[in-house]
Amino acid sequence: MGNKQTIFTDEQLDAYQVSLFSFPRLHGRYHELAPHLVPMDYTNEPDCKIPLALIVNMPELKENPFRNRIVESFSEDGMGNLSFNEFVDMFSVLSEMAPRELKAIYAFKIYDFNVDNYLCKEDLEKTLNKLTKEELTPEEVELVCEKTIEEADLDGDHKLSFADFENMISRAPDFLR
Ligand SMILES: [Ca+2]
Ligand SMILES: [Ca+2]
Repeated sequence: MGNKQTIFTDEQLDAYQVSLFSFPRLHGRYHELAPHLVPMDYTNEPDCKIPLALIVNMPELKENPFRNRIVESFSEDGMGNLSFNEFVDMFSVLSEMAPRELKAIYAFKIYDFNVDNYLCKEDLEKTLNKLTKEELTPEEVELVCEKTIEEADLDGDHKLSFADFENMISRAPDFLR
């Protein structure tokens, strides 16, 4: 899946999670989603995953137009199945308290629909259509996306790298919400 963004190390992310969450509560919710798959006893770190279809129905995600992309972005197998650790990662980043940098990294992943580590015009068009619930005409969407790339593209390759994306959200912070 291309090169991983390394602004946050796994250790930093882990430290952040431990400070934020009591694991029993999240584990309880993870278990509730699929009691037949998830054992109550996690001391031996069982190798189990919950499918995307069950996770996107959680109240925190149900109304989110990006729910499938969010879950896929945290899923190592790329199919949207989440281990308990990935499930905790997801809730950490979705939290209001998550650092802005961390939110930016995952927003970039979520908007990168074709998972090539760049936001191209097609990625932005899909993003915008979801954000605006397809209220804009295809022509308007195309125009906005072309303009966005033109303004944020620092190296002139007509697509947005993570550095370009950071440049964009520093001008339009709403993109992170
Ligand atoms: Ca892309
Ligand atoms: Ca670029």
